[in-house]
Amino acid sequence: MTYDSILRACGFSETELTRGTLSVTTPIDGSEIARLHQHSPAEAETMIARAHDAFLRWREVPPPRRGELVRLLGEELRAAKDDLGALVTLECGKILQEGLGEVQEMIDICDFALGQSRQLHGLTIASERPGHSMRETWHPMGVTGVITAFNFPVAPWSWNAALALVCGNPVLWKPSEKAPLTALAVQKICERAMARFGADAPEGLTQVMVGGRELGETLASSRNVPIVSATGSVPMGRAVSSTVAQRLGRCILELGGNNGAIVAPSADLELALRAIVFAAVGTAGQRCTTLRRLVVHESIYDQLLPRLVKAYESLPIGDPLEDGVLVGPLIEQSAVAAMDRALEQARADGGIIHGGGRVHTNAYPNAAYVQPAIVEMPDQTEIVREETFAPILYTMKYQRFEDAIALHNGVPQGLSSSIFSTDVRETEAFLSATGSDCGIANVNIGPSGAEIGGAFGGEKDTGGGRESGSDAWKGYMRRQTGTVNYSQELPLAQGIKFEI
Ligand code: UN1
Repeated sequence: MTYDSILRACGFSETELTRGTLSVTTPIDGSEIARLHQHSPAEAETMIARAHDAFLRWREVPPPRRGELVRLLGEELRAAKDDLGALVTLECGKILQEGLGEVQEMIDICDFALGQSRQLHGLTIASERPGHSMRETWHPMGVTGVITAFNFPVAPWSWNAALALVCGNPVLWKPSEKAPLTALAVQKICERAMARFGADAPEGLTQVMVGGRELGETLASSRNVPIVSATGSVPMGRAVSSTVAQRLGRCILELGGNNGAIVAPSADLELALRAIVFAAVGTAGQRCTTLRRLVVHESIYDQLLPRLVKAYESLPIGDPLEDGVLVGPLIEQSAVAAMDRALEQARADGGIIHGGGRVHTNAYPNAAYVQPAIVEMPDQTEIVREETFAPILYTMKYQRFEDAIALHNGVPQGLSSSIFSTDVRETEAFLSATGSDCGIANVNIGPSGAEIGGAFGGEKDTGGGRESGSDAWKGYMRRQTGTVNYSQELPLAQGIKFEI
């Protein structure tokens, strides 16, 4: 598979790939694969206006018919899975299996949203007044701005977009400037679905704005974008949400994670080992759900640690398009520098480091391949409490279960978590109100790799948003409480007398 053949298979023309100033490189070898046109803030405003016009038409289309568009999108994604999956690998460096997995998440959420399109249910509510009825109705909300990160360049868009579309909202997408090609490829797929759907799909229903931070700011400050859903770093989330808050708009935030796993004495260590390695080094440690902290009971620590270190030593690291490779490159050189800095700090804090450092420097001088690291920490120091977007797994020991929970929850982030234990008292305690404080809590699986059927997101610095399954659709609609008086009297609520 050449880079060029992947780009062509995704429908890119030579002119499209060479006409602009935004240089897009592949982390596989650091070479430039495109120079894209960047949108100016003025162009972004025009796109917002177009999306708003689309909203005025799309909200009139019945929800199950809107679902039909998402069904067609799912069909087109199925047909494009191999090509788009390879483009995800080319643009963000995750291994092909994970690129394909990301597209599968898109297909899955389309199926989910199709069913949801017939279930945008409200309640009927008992009125306290005679001859009155009350009901709750969910209405389309308006343009949904979606800001996504480089590490999951397409799936998070789809969790938002598939639901937003069936809920009656156009979607305006600002992808990471490090991963605009995958977004443009998805837009082409949307256009194929819309062409098959017909005239009910207004122009501007889905759009992609290519460029940097200023476009995110344009989205965040526009009153014509009532919902902004943002995935990315905590500082980005703070900036977006404070701008959106100024106009009292709605944010759905999915920010950093610093996900932990507790390994209890009763754990199935064979299973735990496999789960830990996938969760810690998958996507080269660049998932927001990556396992970053391992809290191991002192009685099994010396059994688990050497086996983990050994598994790390034999990890196949290399070109993510190649079969058998499990760890691809980091997104860019600055990520290696951040990893090195974190390891240095951990060492200064008393950590014992296994692994780390750049590899394949001769074969790929302009890429950022690293050896994943395990760091045995005496304590949960400040650096452990930070999210470093690289494959570093900090390990710590515990004696008492309560201490393990406290250590686990003792970080600013609250996305995902897990426990490896076969003791039902421990596993239930972990899932209870006094257990994990995260949005996602797993038993005997790692913290990453969530299915789309559940609500995805987390608490504290993770931002509190929920996307994808369960009732996350409500985040894309406005709730209206309607009261109807079908009597000839005018009784007032709360029994108030007001005679004129
Ligand atoms: C992300 O890293 O931004 O649970 C999302 C997972 C994936 C999603 C990760 N389903 O690991």
